[in-house]
Amino acid sequence: MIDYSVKNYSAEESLQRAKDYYQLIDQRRSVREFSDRPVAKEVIEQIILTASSAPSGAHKQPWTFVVVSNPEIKSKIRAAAEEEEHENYNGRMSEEWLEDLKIFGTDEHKPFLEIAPWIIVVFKKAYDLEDGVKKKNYYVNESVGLACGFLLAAIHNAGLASLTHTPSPLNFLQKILERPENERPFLLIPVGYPAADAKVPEIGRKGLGDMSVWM
Ligand code: IYR
Repeated sequence: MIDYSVKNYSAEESLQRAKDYYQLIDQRRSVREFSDRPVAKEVIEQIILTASSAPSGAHKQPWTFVVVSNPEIKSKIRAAAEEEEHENYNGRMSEEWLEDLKIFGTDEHKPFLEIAPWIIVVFKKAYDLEDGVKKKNYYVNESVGLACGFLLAAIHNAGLASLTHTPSPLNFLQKILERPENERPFLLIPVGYPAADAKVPEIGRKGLGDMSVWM
């Protein structure tokens, strides 16, 4: 064991910091219109390091972030995603689901997959492979979900926009990105600056009374 030491804030400082962080994070929105303005690799590296600092089951860090900027690979991803989404929007999604999505104006067309300078594809690892030997990971979905939360917060903090895109099923990513058998695609996240004229739907967020219970 080693000492755990972080700054010891006063009660006032803690409240102010909690408020400031909420103000920052509350401005994050899922964005579907990206600028093609380049984003330096170094920025993305810091964001990935932040994501990988998330807690994980037995500290196995059961994730791989595949970070794509190559236009040919982005085009392949777009084509395959749009193929799946065509099926989703034309039969696989229920009427209720399509109705719930109306305010977001989504459809099967995903131009952002080629426009955004980066696509981060997060893979989860059910087990690690060390010299052909399987090493179990734990709470994999929880761990990778936490890492994705850290990732989105870090992206927003850098002034960038993201979309948690879900072209289900995601298995085409395994093939295109040539990932090994122990990795499964978890989330597909385009990252970049928002388009100058980007619009987002007008939505509210639940208040404390609607989403928390205190005892
Ligand atoms: N995967 C589709 C549909 C979709 C599903 C949910 I849940 C959303 O919040 C938004 C979209 C798509 O990305 O268009």
